[in-house]
Amino acid sequence: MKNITQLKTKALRKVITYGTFDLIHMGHINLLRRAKSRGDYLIVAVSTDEFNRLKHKDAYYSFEDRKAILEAIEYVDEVIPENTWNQKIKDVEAHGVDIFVMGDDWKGEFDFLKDYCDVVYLPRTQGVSTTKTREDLAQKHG
Ligand code: C2G
Repeated sequence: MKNITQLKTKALRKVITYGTFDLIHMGHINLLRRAKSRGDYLIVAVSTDEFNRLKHKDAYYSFEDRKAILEAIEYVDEVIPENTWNQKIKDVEAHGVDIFVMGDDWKGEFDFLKDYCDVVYLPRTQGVSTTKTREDLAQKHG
């Protein structure tokens, strides 16, 4: 017979994902929804403007705006900064993360995390990207 404490304490399954998340679109929303569905609490590590420069990405929205937009999304429970490529192990340990999730354009790139948590790569949403959004708008509005 489990005592009442055991019955009440369901371990919180924590999920983490990383990205720039600029000009939020359905590809991002589909990723965030599926990531959250694998646990109870979703942390998003959003790339800082400085880190984006390392990724050769020039986000339209600032880090502060991209962070605030993510915090407004119902699937997201916490947003932290992504400053470097090599903070993932520290993040997983510091936040007690159980599962790491990324789109499958990153398949295999983060398998080293399997020593620390589950690693899941999810199919990307076809036909949508921040780059496509920017190109379409430039074409339409010149
Ligand atoms: N994504 C997706 N479908 C799309 C576009 C993006 O599933 N059509 C996913 C990506 O696979 C990624 C997440 O949405 O998991 C965020 O995408 P980006 O903002 O482009 O992130 P990226 O620049 O790939 O940064 O350390 C990891 C990097 O910070 C990842």
